[in-house]
Amino acid sequence: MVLAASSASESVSAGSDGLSPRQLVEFYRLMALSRRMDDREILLKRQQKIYFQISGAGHEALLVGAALAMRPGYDWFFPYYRDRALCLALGFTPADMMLQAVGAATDPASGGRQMPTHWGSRELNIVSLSAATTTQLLHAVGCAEAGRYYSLHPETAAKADDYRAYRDVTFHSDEVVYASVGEGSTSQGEFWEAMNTASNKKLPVIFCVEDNGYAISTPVEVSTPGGNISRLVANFPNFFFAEVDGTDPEASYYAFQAAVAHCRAGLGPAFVHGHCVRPYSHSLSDDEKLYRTEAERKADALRDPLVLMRARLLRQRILTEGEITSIEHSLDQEVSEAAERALQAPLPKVEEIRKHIYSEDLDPTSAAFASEQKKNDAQDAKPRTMAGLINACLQDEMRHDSRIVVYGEDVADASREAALAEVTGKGGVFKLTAGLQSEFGSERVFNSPLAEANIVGRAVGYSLRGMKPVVEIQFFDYIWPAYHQIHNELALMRWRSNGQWACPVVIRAPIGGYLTGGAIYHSQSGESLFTHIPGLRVVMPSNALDANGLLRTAIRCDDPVLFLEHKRLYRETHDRAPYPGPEFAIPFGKAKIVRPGADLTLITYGALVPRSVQAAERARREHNIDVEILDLRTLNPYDWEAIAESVKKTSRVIVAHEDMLSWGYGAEIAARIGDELFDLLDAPVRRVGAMDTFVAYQPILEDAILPQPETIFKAIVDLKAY
Ligand SMILES: Cc1ncc(C[n+]2csc(CCOP(=O)(O)OP(=O)(O)O)c2C)c(N)n1
Ligand SMILES: [Mg+2]
Repeated sequence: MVLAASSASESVSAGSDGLSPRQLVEFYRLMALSRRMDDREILLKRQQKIYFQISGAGHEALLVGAALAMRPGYDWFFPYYRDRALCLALGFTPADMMLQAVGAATDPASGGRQMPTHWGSRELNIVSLSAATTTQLLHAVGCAEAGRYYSLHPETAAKADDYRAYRDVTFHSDEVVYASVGEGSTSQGEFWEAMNTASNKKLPVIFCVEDNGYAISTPVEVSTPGGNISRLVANFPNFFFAEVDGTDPEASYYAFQAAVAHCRAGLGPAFVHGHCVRPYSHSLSDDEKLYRTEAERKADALRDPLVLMRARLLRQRILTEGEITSIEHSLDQEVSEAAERALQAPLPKVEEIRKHIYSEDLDPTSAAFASEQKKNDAQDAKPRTMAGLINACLQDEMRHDSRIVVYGEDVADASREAALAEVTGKGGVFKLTAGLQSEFGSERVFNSPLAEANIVGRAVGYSLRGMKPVVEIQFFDYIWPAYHQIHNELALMRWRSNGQWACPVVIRAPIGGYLTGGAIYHSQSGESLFTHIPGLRVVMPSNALDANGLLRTAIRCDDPVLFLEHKRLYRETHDRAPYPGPEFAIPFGKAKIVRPGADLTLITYGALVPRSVQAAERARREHNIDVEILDLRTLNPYDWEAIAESVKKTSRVIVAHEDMLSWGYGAEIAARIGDELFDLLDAPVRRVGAMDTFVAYQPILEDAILPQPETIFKAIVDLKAY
């Protein structure tokens, strides 16, 4: 048996009856290094030289055991903030950690953007983590799915002359994916969603639960029924389970070794539950004396893994007191030097704050995305609806790029493939993905569980590995369980990791009302909640041709994109278009002048485009008002130049959208026009939007709640008369 090599520990052999003395010394060295890093950071925090501290104290034995059973840069790691000992044992250096603590420009995980202990290293396959507990478990699942996909289809890893050029794809057919959380975090739905998919797909994910008995001040029995997570997960199929004393180095190491063997053999995921202690309170901002008795704290102190390990090394005469002191002395020196160097390190530049919000490699507003429609033959000249041209784009792009996977609720033709011999298949509740599974197979087009965070969280993991997930949220109204993943993970990944990682995923979501009976939960808008997220592109086409060209840009883009498809427009006949060919693309951030005019600018998008056209035509007929309509098409980025150009010409502006008026998308556009174009205006900027309420079921109410052509018409006439 061989302990895995890592850059921080040499490869050494263990005897059959336990770790060799040399291994135990190395084990101890790594544990002690971790603790001394914590101690030094605590000192620096008290000296106000760093700004936050959370320790890995009490978890060291479990985590060194974990790290030594795996291979950095080969396996994948989704740790959490307590995993200092794991990261050190994988090769993340004390110097790297100190650079994080001081927030240096050279902090390798985030360039001073994230708190310390929010690890990240491309070289070691340690993926950037957020402060949100548990989200990373779903990333681990998607990462494992991507690894399996590449192993089965190695040709897909080849670089191509598009966004794939910016992704280094490496994979190993027996790689494993480590993901850890505290016991408190197992209460999050995402924990169960990750366990679900890992189990169902027999993925090589090692879930590590570091159970220190508390989630800040909340003891385990409050969060976990019966007080033991192992008992609750015991019936998940395909798992290897181990529950260990996480203060015992050997028990921990062997548990992980068995877990790794199970995963590498392709038998399924593993679950290692380690019972640890937490000697240093939750963080330096917490004082556990406020909620733990002295007796309890004393009992915990007796289980401190570092104290136990030191005693054992002495008892077994592996090291003398003097040798332990000498190891600790050299660790102190290493830690001091790291701290000193970090305190001299260059600080991040204020001018670079915006760097890496979006891809620096590929600009979706560039002319490269403005490609022509092809000449149509008779077959293609037949006009198709928005639904038809979105489906055609998905089909074309999947043919073009074998890294695309499409999944979501009910998007497959039929999960039970044999049924397809007799039935035509579902292909999405709106049939936008119809036929894709039949053409591309069930590995690339499949149904997800009914869990929106699962859909987006896995997409984060897939995309980190260079895959292109194009996922569907069945109704915008149910995107909210995924909002956390979108806001805190998907869109943030590139910026928070200082450009090391990115998640260029496409999320397609049917949105909007005007359905006559769609009611509260099938009519929602809410795009401004997404345009408010830096790092996320938001697209909302109003017609079939734009939907096709913009979806192609979304898929070929290097940023995450929320692609909002208005349900009411899916099958409209008046805006159909001929198939524009497999290369037709429209750049982001380019508004379309739907109707030129001289008297008034009407800025809009989505289902309000056809309604605005109706209103404008009536205004022309009845009042001879010449309205210019701008369809923004993409909401982030949006075409400020086109807006400014039009306002210069007309001096009067209405911003109209279907979403509620207050705090809606129009508020931002109106404010910016007021701010930057005030001198050009002859009238206040007017907004049109829905009433500030949800959409009701009864059509009379729905009509009154949502803006109608009549509402827009009145606003036009009013504003012209101002
Ligand atoms: C989603 C989310 N909710 C709340 C928090 C605030 N918070 C940070 S750590 C923590 C407790 C975590 O406890 P546990 O999972 O047991 O891990 P431990 O810190 O004990 O290792 C909480 C509530 C957070 N970071 N993320
Ligand atoms: Mg805990």
